[in-house]
Amino acid sequence: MTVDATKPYDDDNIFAKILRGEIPSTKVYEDEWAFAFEDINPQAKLHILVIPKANYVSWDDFSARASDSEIAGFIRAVGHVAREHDLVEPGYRLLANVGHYAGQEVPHLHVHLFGRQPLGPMIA
Ligand code: DGP
Repeated sequence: MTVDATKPYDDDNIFAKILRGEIPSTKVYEDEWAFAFEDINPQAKLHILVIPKANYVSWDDFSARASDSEIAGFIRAVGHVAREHDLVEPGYRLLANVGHYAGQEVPHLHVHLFGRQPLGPMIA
């Protein structure tokens, strides 16, 4: 089922449980602002999800409510993960689905990071 991105945050969503350590994940990075882990159903040779530590339903929620420090910290963390994995050259893709039309399935903001292969015009 896809996410209504206008709904309040649900503390029981799967990424909240991953952040609390209640269900396992393959962590690739963590700092004050962000947590990054491998996607359970990879759509590319490298498929990482980067999520903020604080509770935001979607990119829309995050961009509206997060502090400048949270936004800067999160965006820097995404860039750090890409550099740490040597992705800058030949390149990588970032994607954040918001709501029904985009097919967002988990109601905690996540940025998909795809790499290690040519990605074509889009990954749907
Ligand atoms: P989206 O459609 O943008 O909401 O993408 C959700 C992604 O989350 C999808 O690529 C699969 C991934 N995912 C769902 N459940 C889990 C889980 O329990 N663990 C991990 N590592 N990834 C998950």
